[in-house]
Amino acid sequence: MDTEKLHVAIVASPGLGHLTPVLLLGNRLATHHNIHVTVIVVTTQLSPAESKILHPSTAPKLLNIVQVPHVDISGLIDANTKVVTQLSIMMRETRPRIRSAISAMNHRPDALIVDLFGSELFPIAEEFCMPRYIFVTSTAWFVALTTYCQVLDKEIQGEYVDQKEPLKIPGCRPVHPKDVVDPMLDRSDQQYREYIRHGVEYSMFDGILMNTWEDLEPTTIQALRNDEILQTVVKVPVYPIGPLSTPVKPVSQKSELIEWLDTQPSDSVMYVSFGSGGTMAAEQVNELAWGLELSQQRFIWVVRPPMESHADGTFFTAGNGPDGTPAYLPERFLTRTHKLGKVVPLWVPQMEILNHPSVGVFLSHCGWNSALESISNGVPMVAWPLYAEQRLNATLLTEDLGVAWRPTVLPAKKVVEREEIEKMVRNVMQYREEGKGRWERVKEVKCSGDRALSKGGSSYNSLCEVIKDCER
Ligand code: BUP
Repeated sequence: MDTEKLHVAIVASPGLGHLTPVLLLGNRLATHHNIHVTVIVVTTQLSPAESKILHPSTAPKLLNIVQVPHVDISGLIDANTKVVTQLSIMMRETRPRIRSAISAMNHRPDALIVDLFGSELFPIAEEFCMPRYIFVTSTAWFVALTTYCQVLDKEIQGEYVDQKEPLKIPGCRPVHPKDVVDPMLDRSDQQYREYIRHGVEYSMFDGILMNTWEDLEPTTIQALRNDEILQTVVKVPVYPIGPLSTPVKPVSQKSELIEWLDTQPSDSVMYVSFGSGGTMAAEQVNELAWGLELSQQRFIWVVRPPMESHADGTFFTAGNGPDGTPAYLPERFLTRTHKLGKVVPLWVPQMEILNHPSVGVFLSHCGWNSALESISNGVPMVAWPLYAEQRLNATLLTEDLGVAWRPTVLPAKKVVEREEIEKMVRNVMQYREEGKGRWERVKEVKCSGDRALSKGGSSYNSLCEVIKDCER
């Protein structure tokens, strides 16, 4: 390692949705800014997809990956412990291992960047006197809500979801009570307290990096910088450095799925995926299958088995019907829809699919990585948010940016019925034929993201500022 070059360590908390943008940031720093990067990945059991993106052959020359196995926290949690609590405990408990990994490096990092669950690692940066940054792998709106939640906590009585009025964040667009992030759904749960703590701790860092860009969220970014009241909780500079999204790489051999897409008309296929963590109730999966079939529109559906048991207590099994249709889909679904679409299990090459000219719309959970990938391929979305901050993202994509449709039945209903899904899919695919505006709008947003990232663009310059500060 060239010890003259700046060396930055970036820590990724467990989960593909965190690892993906951290690696993208690492890649960008190494390839566009010519600095050494060590990505420290806190690993649980790696999925095949995670193993694939962590393979050393995929890393650029200046990027090194160090895996730190997480500490077993099973004695500290129970079956009811929510995700944010679990991740917070895991990062807290794994801190000594991360410290050892950093301390063992021949060329000690000059700066530390941690992702949104990494505020637990502040003491390490302090001990080694490193400049330190939080990388929030989401929107500026999410940063505003997270940092301001400590104030809302004092001002608002009762559950946020029960409020009659939207939650006001100074200088920012208000948050509709139905859109609050998962940890704000139950104020008595430990994950709510962990979430508030995260927001407080962001301001202890030297700055907050966000996977967004100036032109995407101008009002919110300005408020994070200039609003007097918001500044009392944010306190530190914010750096919009996005959109960081996976590049499409040329492949030597096309998958069967891409070959099928090659035979479909332009913009005619709806890509349906609810992300690496998204599962639905069995009844909803069944209704979605019927809805897709009844719509008679082309689709690729990345389907996951529902995470629940039958009424008699038995779980859905991997068993397939005579035509290969999984037990949790309507009988003979694959046979009836084989000309119309493809049902595929996790994992698919999402970027390649979104980049394909036959894909016209993405029915998406609105995870921020997926949303950025859709935008960077000029594909509008139908927003079907499920968890985490996805409802917030869905509102941003629909109401502010105009790059998505949010069906009115979502999420008002517990189960969206087949007829409603049929109508929604038909309508959206028909808009395309009629040449309606969301396709033009998403292309404009894509171009503004490309401009932000290009040399001299706002996100490029923002990252340069961070690097300059680290060099001081
Ligand atoms: Br699923 C899936 N193929 O089949 P998340 C995901 N991905 O390439 P997000 C695939 O994984 P959340 C698949 O393109 C993205 O870059 C996808 O996906 C890729 O993250 C990455 O975990 C991560 O679904 O949702 O969209 O931010 O809110 O769950 O983090």
